[in-house]
Amino acid sequence: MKFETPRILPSDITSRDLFLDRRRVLRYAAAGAAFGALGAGVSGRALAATIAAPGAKLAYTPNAALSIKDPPNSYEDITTYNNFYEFGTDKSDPAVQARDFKPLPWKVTVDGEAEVKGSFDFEDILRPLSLEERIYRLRCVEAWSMVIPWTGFPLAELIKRFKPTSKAKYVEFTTLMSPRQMPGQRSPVLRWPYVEGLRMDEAMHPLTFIAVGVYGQMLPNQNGAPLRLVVPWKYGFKSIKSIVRIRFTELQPKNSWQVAAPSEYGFFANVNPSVDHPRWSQATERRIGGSLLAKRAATLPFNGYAEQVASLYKGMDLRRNF
Ligand SMILES: Nc1nc2c(c(=O)[nH]1)N[C@H]1C(S)=C(S)[C@@H](COP(=O)(O)O)O[C@H]1N2
Ligand SMILES: [Mo]
Repeated sequence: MKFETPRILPSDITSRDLFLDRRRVLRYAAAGAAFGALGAGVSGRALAATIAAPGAKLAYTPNAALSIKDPPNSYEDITTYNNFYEFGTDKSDPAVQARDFKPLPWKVTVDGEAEVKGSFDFEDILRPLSLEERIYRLRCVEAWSMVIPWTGFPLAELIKRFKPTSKAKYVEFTTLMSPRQMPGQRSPVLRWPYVEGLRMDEAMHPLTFIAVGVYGQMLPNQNGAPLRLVVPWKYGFKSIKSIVRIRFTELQPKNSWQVAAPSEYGFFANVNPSVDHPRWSQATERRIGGSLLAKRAATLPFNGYAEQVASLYKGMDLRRNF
């Protein structure tokens, strides 16, 4: 089954985009010709995103209401201090080892408990959406944090189009498996491919975001191109990168870090200053980019988003469900 997508005209493609990737543009021109007249509701902004090369500019609307006021980290910090074990376990590895990764063309397979399933081009996923910018705090389980201006769209917008059935209680996400392109997958650091999951209410929450860009530019490979999850109230490992599969399930997915070390990483992974990692404290955090002499800041429950999300966990023991 396919999405019902609005039609496009080659004239929607700006000259700036045209030279970025001629092959893809030609594909669009052919599709435009085949579909004939332009339908209503086409987002030129989204379309520009779909044919852009990594690093190319995206058009977006800032979402101030869902952004924090802290000044964002530099583009340099955000793109050179990364966890992406598919490209090495040092934080400086992904920027170097992901250089030749090919994020386009890209397909996402949707299956499980949903009415609309199949294999969708990244372009078909983006076409009806308009992009927004949200400045979120990223809190890593290693007790550091960053502030990142993401460009993307709410995951809920995407999920609705797949029409999950009443049996869909969770959503599972899977990263690309490609040891040829991802050298980290040649070592058994984790069980590959990387898998993450959310409960359906977490996935549908307005803060849960799919990022396709950072600082208004298409995601660099090391940040999870061409699309990755961002769940701002959870530890960073929940925010799975370079997603190729979305599966709706009745049972709780087995996420990679929980499988690797069940006593250290759980399924929920909500940022919680009062539940320490067995090997270090979660009470404070170090802001990347600041002075090394700067005081560590107190970690906020749910990474500062308690007001919006604490109700999702009413009645749950968050020490047991860490
Ligand atoms: N596929 C995949 N996704 C991943 C990871 C990974 O190793 N592989 N690392 C996670 C961790 S631990 C963090 S902190 C964030 C970092 O995201 P960033 O590089 O955009 O800051 O990505 C998460 N997503
Ligand atoms: Mo992390």
